[in-house]
Amino acid sequence: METLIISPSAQQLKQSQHVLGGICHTHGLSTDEGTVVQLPLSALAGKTELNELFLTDALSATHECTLPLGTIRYSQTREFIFGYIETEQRSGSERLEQATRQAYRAMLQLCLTLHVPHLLRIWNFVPHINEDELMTERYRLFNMGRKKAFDDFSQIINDGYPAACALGSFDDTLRIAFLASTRKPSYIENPRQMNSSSYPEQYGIVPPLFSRATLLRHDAGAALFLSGTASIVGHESRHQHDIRAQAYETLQNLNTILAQANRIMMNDSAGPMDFPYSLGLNELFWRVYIRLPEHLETVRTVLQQAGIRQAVFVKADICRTELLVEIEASANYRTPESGKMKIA
Ligand code: 3EB
Repeated sequence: METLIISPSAQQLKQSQHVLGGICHTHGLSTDEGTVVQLPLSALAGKTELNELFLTDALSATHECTLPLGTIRYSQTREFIFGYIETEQRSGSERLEQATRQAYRAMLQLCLTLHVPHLLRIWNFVPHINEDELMTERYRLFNMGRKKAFDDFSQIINDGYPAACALGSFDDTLRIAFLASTRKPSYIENPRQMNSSSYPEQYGIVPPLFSRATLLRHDAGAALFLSGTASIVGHESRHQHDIRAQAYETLQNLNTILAQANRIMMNDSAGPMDFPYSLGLNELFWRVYIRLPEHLETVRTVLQQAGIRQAVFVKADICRTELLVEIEASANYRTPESGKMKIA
């Protein structure tokens, strides 16, 4: 069984460790392995040494293919794929729905063909996500395309959707990164929030489809991915125009999701040498999307007060116009012998 370790850097890898892929924030990260993509958003807090790289204990093979609408690049080991799709997407409502559907179909077809059918995590960067086109918000068009593709591949989406995020970017390229595995993860929901697939129609006829977190066990522990999370309770956005309250509410949600994951890990623990292993907020790697750069200090203070230090802050649009901040995280649960996760 391969392990999947989330790491902030590609330096000091163990001999057996290889970069499968990931999302990088430092400019000119030097690795010739895997599919490492530059986050298509600007940093708000200056230089950072933190990245979100996925390490496997097997060397991956990397491929690049041309799609009708763009390109797909992916790296594969026996058990994992990390891939990245880029498609030109200039305005035109039908085209965003179509581009999304086709990009998702390409991703799902690839995972099916390569027998790596379980999506763990998807990162969506949707250009001009809050703009209207033909009276429909582009995020809603994105949701339509995503659902159609998932419906087209219902055989691989059978017991839950992957963790995800959907952020607004500022150029004319739709970008989708994804991580998939041969083994089935656990998909986790948040008791404080409605399952996104049940959101009422006021947010769009077609709901967003994602889980609040994914947990994948492996020989050396487990990898945890917390989805993009915002100030939503039930299905309602809370604390309009109040960045501090939104940041607190978002952290409450993330804390609740983390507690769900910790509970699953505890219940799973078989014997004394196995887990119980519970992660605290300060043991995760965080990425924080902020709509208005002037909110950086407020959000950063809220996170610091919660004990969070490993965070990257970037400017992005959030999928509902009233939401000012969205936060996601990832982390490793490790068995005692593999050592507690250390970042930086
Ligand atoms: C939400 O909870 C806020 O459309 O894939 C978070 C994570 C959000 C993923 C998505 C949207 C998505 O509905 C936004």
